[in-house]
Amino acid sequence: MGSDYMKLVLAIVSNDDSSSVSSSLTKANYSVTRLATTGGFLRAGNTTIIVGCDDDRVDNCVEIIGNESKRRTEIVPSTASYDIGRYASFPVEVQIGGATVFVIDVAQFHKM
Ligand code: 2BA
Repeated sequence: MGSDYMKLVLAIVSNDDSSSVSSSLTKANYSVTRLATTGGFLRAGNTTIIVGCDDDRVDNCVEIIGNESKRRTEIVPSTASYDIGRYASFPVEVQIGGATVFVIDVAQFHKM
């Protein structure tokens, strides 16, 4: 792997998508590291996926990440209380998934 042409892909995905993203990348022969991370805004857990790969494989890597972490809406049950102290369940639509991806030039790559 020539370090001159190597990139580091950093992808922040939701915990729900992290297994399918990493298994699809592994199947496609990428080396993957998963970090348990926390979003600064929501203060909730997410997963940062690190992939070091040759320049010419970056596009395919980003495509796999995008395919496995598509932004979608899901209907989940939610509850609200009435003033009189009773609770009702009603469905709400929430957005899940999506990925934030950075591609960085790698100055050096060592395996010792
Ligand atoms: P996204 O923009 O899809 O970002 C999802 C997670 O990706 C973020 O989690 C953060 O961990 C990471 N991330 C996104 N952009 C980044 C960047 N430029 N540098 C480093 N990390 C980055 P959270 O921080 O918990 O944000 C969750 C979602 O809340 C965001 O989704 C965005 O829709 C919203 N959000 C984030 N910051 C916001 C703000 N200051 N005001 C309003 N909404 C915000």
